[in-house]
Amino acid sequence: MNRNDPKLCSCFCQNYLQHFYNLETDKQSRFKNKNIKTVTEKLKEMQAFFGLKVTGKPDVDTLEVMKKPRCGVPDVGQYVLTDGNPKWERKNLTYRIVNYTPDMNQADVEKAIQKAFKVWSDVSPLTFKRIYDGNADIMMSFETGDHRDNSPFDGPNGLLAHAFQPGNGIGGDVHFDEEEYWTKGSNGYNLFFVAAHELGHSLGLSHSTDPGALMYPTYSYIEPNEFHLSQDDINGIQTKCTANNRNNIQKVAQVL
Ligand SMILES: [Ca+2]
Ligand SMILES: [Ca+2]
Ligand SMILES: [Zn+2]
Ligand SMILES: [Zn+2]
Repeated sequence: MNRNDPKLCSCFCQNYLQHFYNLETDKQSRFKNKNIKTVTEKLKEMQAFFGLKVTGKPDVDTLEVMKKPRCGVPDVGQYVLTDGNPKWERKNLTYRIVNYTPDMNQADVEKAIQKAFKVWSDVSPLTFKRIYDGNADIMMSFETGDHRDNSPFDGPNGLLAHAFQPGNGIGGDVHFDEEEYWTKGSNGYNLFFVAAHELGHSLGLSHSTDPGALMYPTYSYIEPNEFHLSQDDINGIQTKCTANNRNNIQKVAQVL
């Protein structure tokens, strides 16, 4: 493939669409044109998501967005585990900090994580209790490269972290790429901000197209003291909690 041809999507670009936009690997297909059409459609989908000009071509603006450090959770399509609208059936959840990063002192890691949970407990009926051993609903850990969940990290930058939808086992868990430099400030990547974003996924939220939302897929630094959820984030978590109640009411109604 000619890397200089702007009409063609490079390997990097194809990998991005495969990972984040559910582009099929299409190894079986002998029809190259079909493949190009799919790539074009997925590029359009990606461009629309990020509010870029929808050209279906990997232009400079598009590639620039693709190179931004971001969350590893796809923007389109379900991320493993469950179908439908995943959510916790309980309001009182537990979490555990499984290991620490050498980049920060432990107290600062704990503060960042606590503050990240508070972002969501402040706007929902959910509560989060820290436990120190055994299995918590939300296990948080720093991981390097391939860490046996089919979602390997990629060294410095690129993917910063990922989290799993509500569910048993790995469900709800949050992994941070240890090869990033984690901080409580603006140099490196701010752990509080990334943790708060990932916890959104742990609670069942997907990515937002609102650049001001916490659930926007790419990383940008915000002064932690000036941080606030956008209305889009708040609607997301509250819809999830309301939908939960409605389901319960329906279940009761069926029993009656
Ligand atoms: Ca879990
Ligand atoms: Ca990385
Ligand atoms: Zn994310
Ligand atoms: Zn992982």
